[in-house]
Amino acid sequence: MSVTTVAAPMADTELDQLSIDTIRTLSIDAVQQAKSGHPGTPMALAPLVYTLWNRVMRFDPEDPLWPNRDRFVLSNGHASMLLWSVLHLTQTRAVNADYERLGQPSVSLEDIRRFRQLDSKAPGHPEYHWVSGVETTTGPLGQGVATSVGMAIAQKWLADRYNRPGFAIFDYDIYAVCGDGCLMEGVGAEAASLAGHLGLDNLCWIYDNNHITIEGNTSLAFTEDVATRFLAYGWNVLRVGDANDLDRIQLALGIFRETKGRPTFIILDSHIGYGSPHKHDTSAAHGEPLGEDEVRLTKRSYGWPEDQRFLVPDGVREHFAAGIGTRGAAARREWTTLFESYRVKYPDLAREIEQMQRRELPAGWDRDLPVFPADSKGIAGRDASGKVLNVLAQSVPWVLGGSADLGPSNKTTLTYPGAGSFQAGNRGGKMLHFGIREHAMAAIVNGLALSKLRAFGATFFIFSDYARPAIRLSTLMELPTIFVFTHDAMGDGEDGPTHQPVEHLASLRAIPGLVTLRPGDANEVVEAYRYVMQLRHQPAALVLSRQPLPTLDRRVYAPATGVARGAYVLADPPGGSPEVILIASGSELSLAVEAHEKLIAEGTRSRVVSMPSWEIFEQQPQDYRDSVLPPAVKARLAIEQASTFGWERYVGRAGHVIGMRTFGASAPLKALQEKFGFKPERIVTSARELLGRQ
Ligand SMILES: Cc1ncc(C[n+]2csc(CCOP(=O)(O)OP(=O)(O)O)c2C)c(N)n1
Ligand SMILES: [Mg+2]
Repeated sequence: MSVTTVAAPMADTELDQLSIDTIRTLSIDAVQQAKSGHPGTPMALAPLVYTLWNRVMRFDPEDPLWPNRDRFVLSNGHASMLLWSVLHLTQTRAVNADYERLGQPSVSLEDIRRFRQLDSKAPGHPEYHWVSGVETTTGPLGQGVATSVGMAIAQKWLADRYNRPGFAIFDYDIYAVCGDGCLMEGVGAEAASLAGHLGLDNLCWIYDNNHITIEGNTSLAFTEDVATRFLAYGWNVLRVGDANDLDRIQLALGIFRETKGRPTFIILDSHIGYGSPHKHDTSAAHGEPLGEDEVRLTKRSYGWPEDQRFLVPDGVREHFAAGIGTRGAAARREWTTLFESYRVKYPDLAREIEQMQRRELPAGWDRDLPVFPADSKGIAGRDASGKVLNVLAQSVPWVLGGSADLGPSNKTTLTYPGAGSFQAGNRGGKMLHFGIREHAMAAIVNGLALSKLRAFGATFFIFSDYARPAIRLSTLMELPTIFVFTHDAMGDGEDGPTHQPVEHLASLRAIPGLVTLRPGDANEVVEAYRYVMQLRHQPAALVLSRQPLPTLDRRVYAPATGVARGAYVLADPPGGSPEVILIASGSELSLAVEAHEKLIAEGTRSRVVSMPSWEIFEQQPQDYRDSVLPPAVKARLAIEQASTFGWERYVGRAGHVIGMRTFGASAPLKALQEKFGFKPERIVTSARELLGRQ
């Protein structure tokens, strides 16, 4: 007679602990195997992430793009193994760039074994677009929390526009986990201040209060009262004194969900490297493998088989399936049914939501874009931009944005009736007021774009430096964000060199994938926006003049639609075949045109190439590029009121650049143009010199 022994079913608390220790040991093993990474924080935060995902979050692992899912942001991105473990254990599915579900796991156990290796879906830091289920790229501390504020603004705006009685189409929450670093960084403070002001009660930050950063204890450099700071920002501040207390964590998250009118900040007291006998509570647990011996000792302390690596015990995946899997699937099913009846009742709104999710544009979106008549006095780039933005914000319902307190100068103010300001009491407002917080603004714009809104953020071009880390992430994430930078050069003369960009164009052009556009007249501004609006996976920076620029007569010169090719032949000598090429962007375009007319009059065969965007031009086929800049024509002159850095690639060794080699100065624009040589006469002289004529 054979006896079948049946193991007693495991109690839920045992499964909870087993799941948590699985996250811990997967993290430990992956870092040990990679010989690099950050084990200590995943060891400490496994209970938090477990509780949040398996007990609270509304997320269906079957469809990580379900629009009403709760968002999870790991702002302390170095703890990425938390995310890889939980995406693996919940069996989250992969999706592709066309938003199709692929059926395969987002993160496989093999990926985790190959943590931090080439092509692994478990890279060093969370990477949006690379791993399904990652809501935003993190790693530069502070970016994640700041981006989460954009996500929270987006949810409020979406709910206001699309929810109807009985139809809570958008009612999701945003959770962001952060460490000491995120709270030391200025961008975190900027974003927290704005979130408090806006009363974003759909936003919950959980602060890993472990008193440890890389150099040691936070007593070295971070001793402020964080709780009081967040109270002062207007947040609801809670404290969970033991990071291993699942019920307390769950309770705090429950209080968050019930809190109205303000965001929630949960201070979670934790121990980095929890369970490691020698590294617990030390910075040694932060950013290096525990070491083989310590791994064993740590596993022993968890009651884990010491020699097993990458172990996922029986019952753990099932436990996640029974928790988040079941809850998430039910939530998505309910939502899908709800959306079907919503579509019947509100077909237009449903269509908008679907278009927005696919990053498409509504029919006729560009019908009302202005056409500017020729005008020698002209209009400033920023003014033309303002007119365009006011059209776009009306023709594309989900276009919204604002400025870092420079709306009246950037001309980004939305002036049409009903545009409104987004505030706690007006969630449908299309105008965002970021305050003087450029860095948070750019991160928030990223959060809005991650939520599928078409968002813009504006400031003076000089202060793009203050936003640069988030612009870089925008590009890394392939988000269609729009950055509007006005006062593009020395046009604000009297403000002086602190306000005059020099190296900024070169620095933006150096970011791989970012589209930089510096249009040369009002119609080029329109065409620049037309191009940018059609981007689905690339951010753009529009660099616009403060001062009026002549609106070129397009019956005489080539149409501004050439902007869509990055650079185009604006003017040519009669019959073509130029001997010298003048290349210009922005405010220097009309100077080049003036010089060209003089050169033609004296019998010099000059061509003017308008080059608003290097990046777009580089994407054109070689024959087009050669037709604009014929290789045989070596006499080339670039004119741009910015650093000359990089122009060699277009003017060649035989060419010349009229640009900036120093900072500017404080004086009226005319005096500066004189001093720095941005005059048609200077262009004419340089062109003659290039041709060896006096
Ligand atoms: C903007 C930025 N500066 C510096 C770093 C390098 N860095 C990574 S983690 C870290 C320490 C973070 O401390 P904390 O946030 O407390 O994380 P913990 O060690 O507690 O997990 C630093 C300085 C970074 N990733 N981003
Ligand atoms: Mg810390």
